Amino acid sequence: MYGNISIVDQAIGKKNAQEDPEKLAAFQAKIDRGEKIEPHDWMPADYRRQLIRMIEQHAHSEIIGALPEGTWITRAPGFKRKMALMAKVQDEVGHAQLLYNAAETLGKPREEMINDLLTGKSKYSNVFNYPAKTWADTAVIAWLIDAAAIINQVTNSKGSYAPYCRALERICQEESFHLKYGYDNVVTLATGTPTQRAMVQEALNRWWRPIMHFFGPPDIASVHSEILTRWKVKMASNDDMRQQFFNQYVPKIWELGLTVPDPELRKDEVTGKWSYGDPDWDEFKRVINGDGPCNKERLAVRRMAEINGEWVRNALKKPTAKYTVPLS
Ligand code: FAQ
Repeated sequence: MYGNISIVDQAIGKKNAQEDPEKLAAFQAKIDRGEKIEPHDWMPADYRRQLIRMIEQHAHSEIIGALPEGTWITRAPGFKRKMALMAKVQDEVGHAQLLYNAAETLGKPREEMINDLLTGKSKYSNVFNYPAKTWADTAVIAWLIDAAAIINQVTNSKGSYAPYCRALERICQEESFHLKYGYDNVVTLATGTPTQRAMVQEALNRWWRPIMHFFGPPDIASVHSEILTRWKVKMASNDDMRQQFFNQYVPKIWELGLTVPDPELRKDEVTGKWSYGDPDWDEFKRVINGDGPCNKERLAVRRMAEINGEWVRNALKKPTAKYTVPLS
């Protein structure tokens, strides 16, 4: 089980109680009218804190998210796919820059955010703690993880915090290209030789559970949804986004003759809701708390990049000084 929701609600109530009630009411009214909040506008401290948490986690996810696919750039089959993958990976890192900028408007310096990532204080998306074992894994990531990300981000781009919404709009346009690239790769493998077909099915089997986790815990166990929804930061619940994913992508998976590794997955034609088997929420908790198959490796790579890039950051700050470039 996750945190006790009623205790969380009480904590939010206490935090909001410390705010000026008039300002708080005016803020909520503004949100309810569908107006956007800009960085210079008054906002409750907890709105600021929640946004920093969420945008920062999102930024870290993009930068760490470049790693599983990045390991395939040198091994991509053919020059065209190598170029496309390289462009995608560059885009993901660019998304991190946009998101760190958006989070900085709330007052947390980028250095502090990077530090919190490297020390393990901040989270990033569960999915990037799994290995991309074969080329087919990169195809499934680019199709279905980008698809899941688009569902989340298009929804939240209609939210209340203007700098985050602006970043999400731009990101979603690029993610749509990634999705098409991923779909093209999956179709190529699914309509290829029996070996290619088996390879993409195995990759889908490996990624299904992490993708279920991607949307967050079931609504009943979600700690932050209530306040984030009230403040229009989160525009759909974790379960609603998971349902949207089933609706849009399960038929496409079946259309390709591929199967979903969940015998309990089915749509109730009356309610329109999908039911699905338990995706092992204990595994989710382990992975997001640092104990997944690749957590250590991912952070080690980021730490190495931080050390190797130090001279560049210093050179940008003081271009006239002399620097020693590390050889590793
Ligand atoms: N992974 O109370 P809730 C991408 C944590 S971008 C890790 O339901 P919330 C692009 C949550 O933080 C992918 N942790 O949380 C790409 C909280 O822990 P905390 C990233 C997770 O915030 C594609 C606890 O569980 N996208 O993929 C996850 O209301 C391909 C309780 O959960 C975003 O970050 C998870 N999946 O809802 C790049 C979008 N789910 O902080 C390369 C923005 C939950 O109290 C290749 N974020 N947790 O310690 C959101 O929309 C929300 O934060 C949710 C979670 C929906 C992720």
